Amino acid sequence: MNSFFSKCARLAAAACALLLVSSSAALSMITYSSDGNYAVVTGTNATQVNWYVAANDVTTSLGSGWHLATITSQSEQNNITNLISSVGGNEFWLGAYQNPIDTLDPNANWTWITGELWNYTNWGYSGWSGSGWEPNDGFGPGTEQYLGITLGGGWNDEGNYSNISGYVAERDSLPVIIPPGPPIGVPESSTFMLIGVGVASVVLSRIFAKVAIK
Ligand SMILES: [Ca+2]
Ligand SMILES: [Ca+2]
Repeated sequence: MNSFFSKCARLAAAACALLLVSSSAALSMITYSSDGNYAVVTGTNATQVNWYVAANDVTTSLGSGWHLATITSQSEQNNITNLISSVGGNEFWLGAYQNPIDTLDPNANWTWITGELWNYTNWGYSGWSGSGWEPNDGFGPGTEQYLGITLGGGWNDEGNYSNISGYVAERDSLPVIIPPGPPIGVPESSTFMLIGVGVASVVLSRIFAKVAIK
């Protein structure tokens, strides 16, 4: 009987662990390119994510060998533009940032997370401030240090804002370097769920342990 209850306790703990893992997967809508080497990942219910959440979600949602996409040629640009237009949304993260991250010149020091050469760009025209062209550090020098791609394919420097539809990922097994940054964000509803599951896990374990001792 003791072993029965201790098995139950272990099963309950395992179930809770599974819930913890599944509830931490913030993004779940995946659209693959026809060749299977690119994907656009978004959340359900119009979840929007900042750059670090996106960068850390890639292997959670797609598995190892995937990273935030890097665009190093016109043909790659065209393929990704077509892919994101088939998904819709406002803008998607790509795998680039300014290194060092406090670079003040909006044009300087852009770096692919894979270390590939920065020899192709497709900056967009926002018309919003300054010349109207990106990159523009839209809120002042050093305020936009991460790379996004808008629905029409134009690139945009962005702050680590959370109002981006999702990200573009690429599969090629290149090693990546993600700069140190804010901790991975968890949507509030998931946070409460995690706390609830954690408390339930402890209570269940104690109940089973007490019954098992008797
Ligand atoms: Ca910048
Ligand atoms: Ca910008």
